[in-house]
Amino acid sequence: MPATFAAKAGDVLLVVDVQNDFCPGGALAVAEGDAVVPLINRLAGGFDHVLMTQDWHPAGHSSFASSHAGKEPYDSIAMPYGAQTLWPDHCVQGTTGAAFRADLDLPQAELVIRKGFRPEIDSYSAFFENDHETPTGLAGYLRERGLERVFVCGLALDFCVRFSAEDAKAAGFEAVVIGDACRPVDLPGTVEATTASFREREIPVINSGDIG
Ligand code: VGL
Ligand code: ZN
Repeated sequence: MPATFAAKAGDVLLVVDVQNDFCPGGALAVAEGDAVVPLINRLAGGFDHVLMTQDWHPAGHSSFASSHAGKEPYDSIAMPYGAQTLWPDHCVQGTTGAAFRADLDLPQAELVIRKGFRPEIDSYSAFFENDHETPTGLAGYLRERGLERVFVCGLALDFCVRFSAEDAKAAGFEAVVIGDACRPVDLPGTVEATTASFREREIPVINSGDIG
């Protein structure tokens, strides 16, 4: 019997990177990325607080393979802060690819946190840059507002959703992942690593139907 998660005061729906470039036809398309949109629109109605993230890179960002001679998308390179996967150019500030999906209908969202805007460092997590020490400010925002439990959904499960949920938990919040409202990039081993990490950190993965 799956646990039922009754939404309560202090709960937040964190909608990660539901942007054109992560959906079919986009620069870093996630298979069925667009399929999460109707689910998230519906889920959001059950939450008092909806927050969003937006991947937001300057042109020539250091996470782009095109910024590194001889490198291809999905190669990995050593950055001062650790290994970094290189991506196709995506979510460039102000472009259509960086815009939220037009069918994402969340006018009630209280905060949009942009990430990945520093040229020299990538940011998967909504809480920290990929150095795992530069904060985005989200933990302070949640704390100051008395928000305690973060339900994470969106794109992509094995990168930005994963690290947002892990960092939420590490920062002392309750973290829950809504699995059917996420889709993975699915590089070799990344989904398995995500599943193992959630299990190890005791981050529950539920379905949207379990909330109510
Ligand atoms: C993401 C790769 C690069 C994500 C963002 O939103 O999961 N993945 N930038
Ligand atoms: Zn990115």
